[in-house]
Amino acid sequence: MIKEIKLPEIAENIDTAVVVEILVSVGDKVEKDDPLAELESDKAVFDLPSEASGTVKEIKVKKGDKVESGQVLFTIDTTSGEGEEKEEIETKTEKTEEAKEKKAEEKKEEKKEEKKEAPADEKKEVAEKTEEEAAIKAEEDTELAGEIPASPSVRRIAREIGVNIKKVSGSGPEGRITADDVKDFAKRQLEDSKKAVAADDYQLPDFSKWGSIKREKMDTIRKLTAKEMTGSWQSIPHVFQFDKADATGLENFRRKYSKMVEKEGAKLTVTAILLKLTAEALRVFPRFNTSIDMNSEEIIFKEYINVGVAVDTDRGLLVPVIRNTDKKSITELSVELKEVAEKARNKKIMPEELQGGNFAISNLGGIGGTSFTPIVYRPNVAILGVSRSQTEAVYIDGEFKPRMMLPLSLSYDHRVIDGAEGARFLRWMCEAIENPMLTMF
Ligand code: CAO
Repeated sequence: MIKEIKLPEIAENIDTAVVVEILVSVGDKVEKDDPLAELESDKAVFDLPSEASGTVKEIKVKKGDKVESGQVLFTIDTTSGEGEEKEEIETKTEKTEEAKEKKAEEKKEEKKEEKKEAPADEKKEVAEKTEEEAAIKAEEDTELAGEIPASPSVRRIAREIGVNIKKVSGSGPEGRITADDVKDFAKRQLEDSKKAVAADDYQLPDFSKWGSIKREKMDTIRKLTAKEMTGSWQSIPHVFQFDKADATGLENFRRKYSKMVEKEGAKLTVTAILLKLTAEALRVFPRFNTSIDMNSEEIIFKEYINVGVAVDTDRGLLVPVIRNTDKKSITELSVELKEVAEKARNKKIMPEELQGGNFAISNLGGIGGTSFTPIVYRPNVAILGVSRSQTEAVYIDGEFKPRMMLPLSLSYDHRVIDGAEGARFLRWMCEAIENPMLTMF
């Protein structure tokens, strides 16, 4: 039997990927779950596993191709492979589905043909064409009716102005999509594309006039980073707040209890401890755990706490998300942080692991620096920047004492968070680092 290997659904709002590497050749024997290709999408690089054991029969893509969810990338001859029976059933099911789709398409074509064959003068032809289009659209409308909460007339408007109605969120009762929602969406699309054009408007000088140059193509991660950072910077009115925490106790704690975490195969690092404290801070300051919806003029409070961690990889910056950060122990957070950082660096992170974060931590302290101003990742409203801790002379009770001071910065979206709240949040973080018992109140 021949098994088609398609690009699966990747993650919400992501249905394309780029082929980074083909890992097999025609004729290769593969086992179920063996990687066939390396793909890149939304900054994540991941393997496409074979869904069946057998022999690679066809490779339908090449390195650099842009592929879509549902597209067939490989075919596997499962005749010699294990689990043949199961694959056969799967193929049959797929074939039935394909047959259904094909039949529906044929029906549409038949309708078109019938109309074309009818004897007609020009006027009649125009009328028939209109009728035919209406019939096709009515069919499409019926297909969509179950899943898209919009009336046929709204769907028609969307079609006419080239808006994918599946991407529009409805403002009507029970999320119903109105004509205005569609038009607003189209306006935003237009504005976004204008902004993108504006960003490219700058005319570079001819650098080769002053010396030799070399041009390098931006890879997907660099392009996405450029797009996302420009979008975040242009749309978020940033404010930056700085503070310093006395992390002497935290450092002692880290040294004393690191063995407990090492037993689980990870290190007890500053970032893992800050993840735990940040989760608490987001509970105390729920405005930092929101997103802003300027279209509906609403602030969306999330009742879950997912914190992203900026990871420096040789392909660029990635921000995997630790889900339900508040529900995990420091040991669990240390282990998970190690795992996601390794996955991000070894090209094993999946796009969905980079989604759904409400807040982020960016720790550059392992490298150095006294302070920096990270950009808030849309749709988050704040990010915590951590610089390098160092021993400083701190004046306490009439004398200078050596204390390990950790510089923190908070970048936040001033549309949602006011200055006083920003200062309170960062002060709370500093106090929690100095006296973690405070988080228990
Ligand atoms: N001050 C002083 N030392 C620090 C520190 C800090 N703020 N943060 C980490 N360190 C030390 C660690 O203690 C460790 O030292 P030892 O090896 O002696 O124990 C060393 O630096 C390396 O730490 P690490 O990087 O292995 O561990 P981590 O959990 O603290 O950090 C991660 C994990 C993924 C955040 C980090 O590896 C990383 O990638 N940081 C870069 C993030 C980045 O690029 N941000 C920029 C984004 S722009 O917004």
